Amino acid sequence: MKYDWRMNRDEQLDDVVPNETTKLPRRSFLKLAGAGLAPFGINGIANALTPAQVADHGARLITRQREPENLESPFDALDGPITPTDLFYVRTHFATPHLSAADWKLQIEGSVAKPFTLTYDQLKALPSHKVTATLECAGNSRVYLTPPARGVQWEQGAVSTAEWTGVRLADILAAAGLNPDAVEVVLEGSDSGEIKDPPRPGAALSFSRSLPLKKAMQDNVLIAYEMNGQPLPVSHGFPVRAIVPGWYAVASVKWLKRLHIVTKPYSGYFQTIDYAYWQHENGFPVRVPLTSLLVKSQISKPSFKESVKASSTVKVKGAAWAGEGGITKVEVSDDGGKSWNAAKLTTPAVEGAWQLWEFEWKTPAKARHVSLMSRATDAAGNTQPMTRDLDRENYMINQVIPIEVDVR
Ligand SMILES: Nc1nc2c(c(=O)[nH]1)N[C@H]1C(S)=C(S)[C@@H](COP(=O)(O)O)O[C@H]1N2
Ligand SMILES: [Mo]
Repeated sequence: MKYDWRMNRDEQLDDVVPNETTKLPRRSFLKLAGAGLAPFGINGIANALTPAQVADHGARLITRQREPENLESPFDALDGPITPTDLFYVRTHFATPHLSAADWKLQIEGSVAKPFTLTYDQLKALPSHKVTATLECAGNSRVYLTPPARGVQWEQGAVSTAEWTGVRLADILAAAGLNPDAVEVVLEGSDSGEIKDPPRPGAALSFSRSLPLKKAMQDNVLIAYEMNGQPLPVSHGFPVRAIVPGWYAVASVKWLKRLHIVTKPYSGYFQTIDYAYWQHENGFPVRVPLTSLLVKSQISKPSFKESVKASSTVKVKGAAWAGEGGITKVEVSDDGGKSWNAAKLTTPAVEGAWQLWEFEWKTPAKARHVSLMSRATDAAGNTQPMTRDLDRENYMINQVIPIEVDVR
């Protein structure tokens, strides 16, 4: 099959900005910098907007949808293992809530010995930990699917990496004292709205997702209040969000307001209807929430449709990641996947974070069109497939995606 990376571009949802458009002009950044202060009510340090919180409005991001806010990171700007905050993608389902840290509270309740409430200052007074984690939206790379799939038409930029600071979820759960019958924690965000498409509940719902206790208790699962050393920007969950390394980023609930500990697996909307897929058990397809990141690599350089010189050496660069356990190797092909050559991993392995890689590519002697491909293998021995698993519908897109390059 001939692969055309543009083929889905006319299939945008009505309210989604077509992919040809628009980095927001610098001017709108400046306007937001002034106007953005208004909704907050400046009453105290905790409420003041930092430059990072203002910058998140996307001067350098690609607008996929304005309302709710869905902004893509330009993946070809990849330059180091940490994504600068103003280049970090934004994925939002409902209107962005503008919360004040002074009024914020986290409710911890359900099947626990001591339900309690944490304020922002109380949370920040608890032992803090830093975790570098890659967030990938399960819909990343959706624009490359044929036939076209529903949802925001992300290219390669619904994935980014930051250093997060916060409190271990395990410490908070320990303070509450889990009852013996507890099985999962439901993380609830402050944002809510109505779902447009059936099947849908009759009334508005909040954004919520659950973690089984085994995942919730991992050392690197954080209730985070800082991103790259600054208070979380509004778009990334100010004042407090969850960070769940190794899982699709839907689990990393933003604008957190409640931890509800439940005694049977949660089957909410974003757990079973959306952000779920079909798995086959005993011959029956069953609906399961998508969780662990599938092994994946992406090429940042050259970028799509770039031209390179014949008989030269070109540095092919990118990133690769997987769920728990990380990746073991990345390979590059310039012959449509017939032969593969080892790339060099250029950053150390960090649990839950991507690794950058490079490959010195000797370009062909004659001018022609080349499909460059990369593929990663994870610690469990899974390698990115060449074809798509249709049971994943519009999510978990990890097949090899060629970058079309002109050799001149
Ligand atoms: N409360 C809330 N949390 C949320 C979402 C949301 O819409 N509301 N989107 C989720 C999804 S699908 C993704 S991919 C990540 C995106 O995080 P980011 O916007 O910081 O990149 O947030 C997750 N957490
Ligand atoms: Mo997502």
